[in-house]
Amino acid sequence: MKNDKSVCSATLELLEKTQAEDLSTAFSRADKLKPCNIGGEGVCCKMCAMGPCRLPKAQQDKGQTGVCGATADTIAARNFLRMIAGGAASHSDHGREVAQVFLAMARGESKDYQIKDEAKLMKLAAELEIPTEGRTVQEIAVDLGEMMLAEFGRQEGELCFIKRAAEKRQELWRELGVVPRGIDREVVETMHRTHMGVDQDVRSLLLQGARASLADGWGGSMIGTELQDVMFGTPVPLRSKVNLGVLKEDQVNVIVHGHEPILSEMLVVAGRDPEILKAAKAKGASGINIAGICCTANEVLMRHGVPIAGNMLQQELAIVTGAVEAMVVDVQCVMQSLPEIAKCYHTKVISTSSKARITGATHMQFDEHHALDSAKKIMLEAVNNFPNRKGKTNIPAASTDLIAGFSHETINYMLGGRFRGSFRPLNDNIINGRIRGVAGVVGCNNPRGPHDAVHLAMVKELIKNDVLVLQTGCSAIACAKEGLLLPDAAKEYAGEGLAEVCETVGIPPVLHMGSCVDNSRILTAATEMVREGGLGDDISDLPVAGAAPEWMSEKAIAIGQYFVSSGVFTLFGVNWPTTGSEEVTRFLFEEMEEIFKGKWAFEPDPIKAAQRMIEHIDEKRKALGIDKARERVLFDMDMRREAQAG
Ligand code: SF4
Ligand code: MSK
Repeated sequence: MKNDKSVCSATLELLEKTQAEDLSTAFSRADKLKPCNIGGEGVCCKMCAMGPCRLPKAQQDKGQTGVCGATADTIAARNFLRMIAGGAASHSDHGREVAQVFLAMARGESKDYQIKDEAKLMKLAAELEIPTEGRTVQEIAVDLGEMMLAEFGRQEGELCFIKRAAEKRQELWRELGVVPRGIDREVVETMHRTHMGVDQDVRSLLLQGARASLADGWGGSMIGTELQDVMFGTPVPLRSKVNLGVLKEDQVNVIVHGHEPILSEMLVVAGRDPEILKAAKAKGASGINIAGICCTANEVLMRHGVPIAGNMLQQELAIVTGAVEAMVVDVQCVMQSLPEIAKCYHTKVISTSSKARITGATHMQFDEHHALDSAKKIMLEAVNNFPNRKGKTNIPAASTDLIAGFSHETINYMLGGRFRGSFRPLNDNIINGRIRGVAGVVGCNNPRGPHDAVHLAMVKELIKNDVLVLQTGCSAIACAKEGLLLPDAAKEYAGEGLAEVCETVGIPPVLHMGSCVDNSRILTAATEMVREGGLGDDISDLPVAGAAPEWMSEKAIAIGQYFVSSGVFTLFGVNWPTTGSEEVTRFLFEEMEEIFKGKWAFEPDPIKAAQRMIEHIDEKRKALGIDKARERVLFDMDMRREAQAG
């Protein structure tokens, strides 16, 4: 296997081992399995049994349509919408699960969970007009849980967090008729409209896609983030470590993988239980080491400092170390290959969600009403597996320090101070040009390109040009492995203006804001920037951009669309799923801007992509009349350098 598969040394080291042992991984399978061009371009329809109908350009040029008469444009738009629906459904079902557990906790039916951030509960109650006077915390929490749960099945009106958006944005959404009514309703309607013989108009379809995406970003995902914060604590900055080197030779290694923190929070508690630790020692281990993969990793990192073993493409490789007693998974981004690769080692793959049964895995249903008991049973399963390790382990040495935990509340506090928390200093530094703009770089890994390389090149180019980077998901893990989530990275990689701000405030130039559902934190932070003043009156006025340079998941498309629908220029790498239809691609890349003042773009080269994002940021600076300020700052810096040289 060539060395161009990844830029992560631990990944390369273990890939060599898989090659020597002829083990199949996502990397080797991607090499063997060429993607289907027609499906990749979005012009294969299998919505009914008269098809599948495939309409590549040559067929389109002959005037060919699907058997039902559907054009390639309709097919591409429908396929794009179904990706949004899949992504929105996944995030939102995560949010629903959290809301259900939250309500059970508030009602006293799930005693192992508690309210960890009462201040945030009260803030949400005030925002949502839930009465608090003379009521207990539990009563208020029950109202909040019921209200949030009702958002999923709401049939009319507007989702309540829509009111968080800037006034101008809300008005635009209302004019366009894209304010989501209920989360489930928008997902269902999207599936209905894309059924054979229903909505056949590209604009009408794509506007419904926007509506469903907003139901995710300002609905399901936001509910997930907010209730998780109340129940598990709002993240604050903390130190930890990342990469497969966090696994420990002499301890029971338990990997938590997937997305919902409901189980992993309890596993963290169970891992500290004296009885479980005693059992581990009795089996010859010196302790229990929990580490995360994917967004579950981000959740428990942000709140407990639990180290991260790796991102999406490292899940199989964690097992290849031979040091993992159990990989405990719930939902999303869990590869079906895990039990197969685990057969070569002693690792137990333990599935825990009734929604995600995995052939070959050990299923231990997690019961949130008896959460700690469930978690302890899973932990004991891992402990009992410790003596079964087969021979020498292969834990790579690589592990890097990181700082995570930048919720929007934390950014507010760090920049403004405890008693005058505010985004003012951020806005001021954007206005005076020390910070050129802000970019959200998020999303997955994809073996169709070099693992982590695209994230790193893009993020380094952005911070070099004084763009502050906000991150979530597997992208944040990639940058953490490179040391970009440390304050020292500002000196090494950031432009002078950004470095100066980071050094003054003591923050890294790349801020880890959490998991996939926590992209809603980026929406909130952007809205706070608008509210703070001086940078226009809508997210679309801000000098900001978004990107998912190594995306693979439908969730990434849903996230990208809710950023675009919220007014953000959003750029994806790897490939673009509608290239088979000029009309749909033009609509997404150009007309969306006229409608939403945000648009999609595609650029697989990370440097060119970063430059396009910077160009966009500069255009916004110009429109705000703050481009001159930036020139002055650069001039001042040059003068300072000259003076120093002299
Ligand atoms: Fe073909 Fe139309 Fe059926 Fe799609 S819905 S498979 S285009 S006949
Ligand atoms: S885990 S959705 S690979 S970011 Fe959220 Fe990573 Fe993408 Fe899954």
